[in-house]
Amino acid sequence: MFSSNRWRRLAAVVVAVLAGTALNGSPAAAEGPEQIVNGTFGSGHAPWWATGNLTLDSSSGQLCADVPAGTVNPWDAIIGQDNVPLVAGETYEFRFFGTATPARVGKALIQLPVDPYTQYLSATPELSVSGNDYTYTFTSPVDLPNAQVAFQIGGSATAWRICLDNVSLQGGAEPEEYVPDTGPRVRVNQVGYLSKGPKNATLVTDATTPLPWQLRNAAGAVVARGTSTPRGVDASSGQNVQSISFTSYAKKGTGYTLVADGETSRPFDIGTDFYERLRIDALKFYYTQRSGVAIDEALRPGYGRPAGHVGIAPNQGDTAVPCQPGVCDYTLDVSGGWYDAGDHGKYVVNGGISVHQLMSEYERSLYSRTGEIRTLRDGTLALPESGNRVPDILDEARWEQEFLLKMQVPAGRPYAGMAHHKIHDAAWTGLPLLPHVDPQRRELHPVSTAATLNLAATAAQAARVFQPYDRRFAQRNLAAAKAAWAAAKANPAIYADPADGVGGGAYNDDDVTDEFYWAAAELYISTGAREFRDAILASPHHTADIWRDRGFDWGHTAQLGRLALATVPNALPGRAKVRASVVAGADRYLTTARAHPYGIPYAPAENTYDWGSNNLVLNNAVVLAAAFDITGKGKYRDGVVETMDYLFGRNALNQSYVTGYGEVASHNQHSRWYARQLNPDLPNPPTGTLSGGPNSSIQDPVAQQKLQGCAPQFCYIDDIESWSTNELTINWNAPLAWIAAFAADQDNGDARGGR
Ligand code: 9MR
Repeated sequence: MFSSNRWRRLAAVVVAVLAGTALNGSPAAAEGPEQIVNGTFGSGHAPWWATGNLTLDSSSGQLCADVPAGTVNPWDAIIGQDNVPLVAGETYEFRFFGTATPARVGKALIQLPVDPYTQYLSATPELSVSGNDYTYTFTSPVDLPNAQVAFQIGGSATAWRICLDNVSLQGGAEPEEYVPDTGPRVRVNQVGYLSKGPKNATLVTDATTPLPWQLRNAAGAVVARGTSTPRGVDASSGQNVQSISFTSYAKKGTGYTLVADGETSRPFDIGTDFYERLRIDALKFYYTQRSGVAIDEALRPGYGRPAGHVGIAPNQGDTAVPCQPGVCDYTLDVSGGWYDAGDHGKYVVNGGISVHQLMSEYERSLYSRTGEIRTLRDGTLALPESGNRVPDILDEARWEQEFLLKMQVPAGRPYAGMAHHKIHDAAWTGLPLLPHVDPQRRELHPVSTAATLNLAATAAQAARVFQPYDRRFAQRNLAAAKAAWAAAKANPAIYADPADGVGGGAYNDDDVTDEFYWAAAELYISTGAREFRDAILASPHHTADIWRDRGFDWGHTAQLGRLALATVPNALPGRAKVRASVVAGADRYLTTARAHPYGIPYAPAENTYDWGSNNLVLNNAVVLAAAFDITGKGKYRDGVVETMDYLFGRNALNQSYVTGYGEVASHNQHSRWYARQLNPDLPNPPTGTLSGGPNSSIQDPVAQQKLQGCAPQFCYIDDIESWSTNELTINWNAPLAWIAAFAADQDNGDARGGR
């Protein structure tokens, strides 16, 4: 099980930070009429109700209940009140006093009383034995005569007691303004800059004329100075900014700060060690995402846990998983693989791009001018397989690839050779919930052409990368890839249902021409066969401008094919043009990055950041890195390294998006098992975990409550319940690992190749 000691030490710090946030946004007292009936429990507790496993007791003048041990989801035990009226546009103040014995985190909701239980307020009060007053405000988006106030208190393995008092909901409150603590206005890469690499920072200031800056070492001595460059108002943050460049300073060290406009930046290093560390950490992330195997505490101190979904109760899978009703009449053993994200789902679309980028990182280490294959060798990632003479990165990739193979419909069944789109719980579960205690029924969902082509592409790639290490596995993959390709051609338009999103994500995609192109590319590189060459040359994606400003992802995979054709040796006619097209894409991203005051190759149309924007930022950097590998021109390498500055803290929020990297970093990513924010006995995500990052569409209740009207870079909150801005996923850590390895390979930033 998770060991909790190391996490407990941090508890006091976290509480202090949370309190600070609450103070920042504390609203003026509400004025409107009281909407809660009998919130003081002076004489009984009607009309409050509870689920059948609770007995309400108001004899003390507070409303108390003993919460039984062994429920799974927060909503398995509820104290609630119905028929609470809400007026659209009105801002309400919701208050209550609460205690928990022993202390634990509760959940308070104001929501639609029926499916889909839309939440207008979602709060996670840290209840203590002595008790606290809690105050939250929210603005109702709806006119609703019968909203529900619900204290969801299930999901605990052990019994505890809750008491509530002075529950109040009043309109007329001043809208709460959530103000993130963004620290000093000098925004730097809080981790470090490569010694001979680019060194850029962004200053948030009202000043519109150049300002002096100083670089100071750890002792406070000024070691470099210069003048900033006004950049005007940055659209992605709404801030007036200036940029600072101190590239020429190259002395390695720790504890540097940048001083400008009366502000001192957070400290940073100059050196390389941090990328060497991230190269490993970003890949070690995958072992603790593994399904179907116990996580060994000795290999990941603080993260050991029993095997999830191996057919041991209360789990219902994944060793003999049936289809959704009416979809198929067989069961499959689909145990293993990685959990997709903070949920327990496993998706072939998304598993595909993730395992591909790990294998691609391996291939880059073989074929690029700065690649360092030894850094990925056997024994580097502390895996159960370490010591088997296979590079650890391939051992980790194989864990997922074996699962993808299991998702293929066996011979003799309808749609043989196609892959099931996904397997996950029949209904959504709550947080926290460790994998081995998930009681939900697991189901295979219909086959899809996209999943089948993800399998074809990754199996074709696996066939070549595993050839030197395990010929039989390589051949098994090649056969699966060919069968998948044939099945996809026979069923070219079976699309995942966009509405199939209960208990897991939909990952729907109704244009699979790009998946056909990617699969053809991988199959061609591995086989050289004419059929695949012809498919590549006939695809509209082969010559189209595929370098979209929003980058590539699980639903846009033509770029994966183009990059593979450009960087992995093959005999495709006209390959020089393919390589030139990658450089042309990189030129466009470099233009974007140079125009961006925060230095990133991501400025999407309409100035809206996507779900998982950090991953798109990174994938655009992958194109820059490929252009460096093709041309050796330092400007592309610099573009990649500067992109990492943004993820490490040179951004509007002045925070790193990688757990464990940088003074202030994301650590509450949405996850059912790294859920320390909800249960202090659980850990935070492991060091080296990327958060999805700002999402302009703010698609979860916490984001909707706190981030209304946000400029793109501000559409983010490090809260475990903000799944649309702050999740962790296998497909987001993959480009992080890929780019970390690229950056580490640049040594001091002076790798071969000129400007
Ligand atoms: O990463 C996915 C993003 O591109 C989509 O916009 C979003 C909504 O469909 O879903 C994201 O994927 C989630 C998946 O559906 C379920 N597991 C967690 C994934 C990350 O949030």
